[in-house]
Amino acid sequence: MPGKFFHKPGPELRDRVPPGQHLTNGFPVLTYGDTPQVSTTDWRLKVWGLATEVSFTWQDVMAMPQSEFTADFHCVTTWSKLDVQWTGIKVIDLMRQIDLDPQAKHVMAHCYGDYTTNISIDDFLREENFFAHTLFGEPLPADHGGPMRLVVPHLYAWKSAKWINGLEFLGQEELGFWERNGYHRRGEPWAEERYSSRFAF
Ligand SMILES: Nc1nc2c(c(=O)[nH]1)N[C@H]1C(S)=C(S)[C@@H](COP(=O)(O)O)O[C@H]1N2
Ligand SMILES: [Mo]
Repeated sequence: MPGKFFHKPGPELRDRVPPGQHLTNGFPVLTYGDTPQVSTTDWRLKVWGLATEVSFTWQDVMAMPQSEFTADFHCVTTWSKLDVQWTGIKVIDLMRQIDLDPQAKHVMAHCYGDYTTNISIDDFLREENFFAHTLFGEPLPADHGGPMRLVVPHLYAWKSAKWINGLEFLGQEELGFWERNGYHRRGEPWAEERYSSRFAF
């Protein structure tokens, strides 16, 4: 049922919209709980676990190579937004400054407000993943995860952790907030990895 805000993709966009998803022109805010208010002065990105511990400040991260990204955004609640424009730091560029233990096979993204989400190292260390501080040319608004969020375009958007403040490298998979509460451990939209089979939906 095509509506004003959510519509079925036409033929020209069908190969960009995963099964079961509808397009939205707006950019809905999807947050569990309150929106943390974090200034760039206070913001930190801490690294621990199977990596040498380090804490990056805002200045540290802004001194890293900056890149522009255009990425599609797929929320498991069935809306997709195409061509979102971001500016930020590639995960692989930031990772050049991290001394990673080869035993690290997964990462838990931690956030202000205590949200977590788990990502395998293979899904994390991809060219197209990034930390974003700018959305459509403006500082990333707090409700969309400002001052800094992770964006992992090839997985459902719950993996794109808003208000990111930590990367915990792990030898084995642990589950993050939604993954413990019924979402799929990986969340690949083209395979419709929406929910965990441990839960009956
Ligand atoms: N810290 C944090 N990150 C989060 C969430 C959240 O509740 N807290 N929600 C996730 C979900 S389910 C989605 S769809 C996207 C939504 O991003 P948006 O609010 O910018 O649209 O953020 C993801 N990252
Ligand atoms: Mo979502």
